[in-house]
Amino acid sequence: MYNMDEWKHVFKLDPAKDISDEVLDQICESGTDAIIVGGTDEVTLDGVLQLLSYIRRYSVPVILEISNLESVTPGFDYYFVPMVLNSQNKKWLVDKQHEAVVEYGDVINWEEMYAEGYCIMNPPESKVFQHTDCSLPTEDEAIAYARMAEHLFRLPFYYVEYSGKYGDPNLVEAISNQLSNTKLIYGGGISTKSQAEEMSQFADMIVVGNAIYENPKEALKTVKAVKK
Ligand code: 1GP
Repeated sequence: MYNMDEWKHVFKLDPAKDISDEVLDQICESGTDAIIVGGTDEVTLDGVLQLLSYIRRYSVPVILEISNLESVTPGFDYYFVPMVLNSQNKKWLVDKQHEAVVEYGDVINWEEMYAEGYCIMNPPESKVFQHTDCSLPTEDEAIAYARMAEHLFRLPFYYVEYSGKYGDPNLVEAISNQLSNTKLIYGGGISTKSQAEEMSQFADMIVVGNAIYENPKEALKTVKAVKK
């Protein structure tokens, strides 16, 4: 339906956070390649549906990044399914996903589903890191997960997640050198044009989240920085 190979920039909207219609309009019209709807906690069906129906007024592709079963609804272009590779608990790698397939396996449209191998590099005190019971990988370990994503699991996406903190471009570059079929997604702390430019040299797709809520004007500029 869409050619994801060409996507370079996406915005991530959190259904649990407040956003004005004005900013939402600007995000939808920004020229970004897609909008991901997703968050860590307090993601409800109500919140997801509200965002979906608003964004649907525009032609931008919209993806649900599944955070819990209760908030899944039809109507998105794609569904991204996180698998946390550096979680210490297999619940976040495969069990939650398995539960969903046990319940909905017969009605899932597999064409719309894409697995994301997450490597969560946030500081250990961060919410998402704790929530998914991660252990912080060294650089070599993060690279090894990328190699597994590419060669063993043949995942469509490997997601280097620094949410809330700008990551290490050298590591993102080293990871990108290991990937050819698996697309590299980078997300975390991008709030300026130059950060967007820097990370998109190495990542196939960059994700801008928090900046939309903290400084929407700067966040909007990240689109042009990447899509020249
Ligand atoms: C969060 O990777 C995304 O899942 C984006 O991170 O919110 O820090 O931009 P930020």
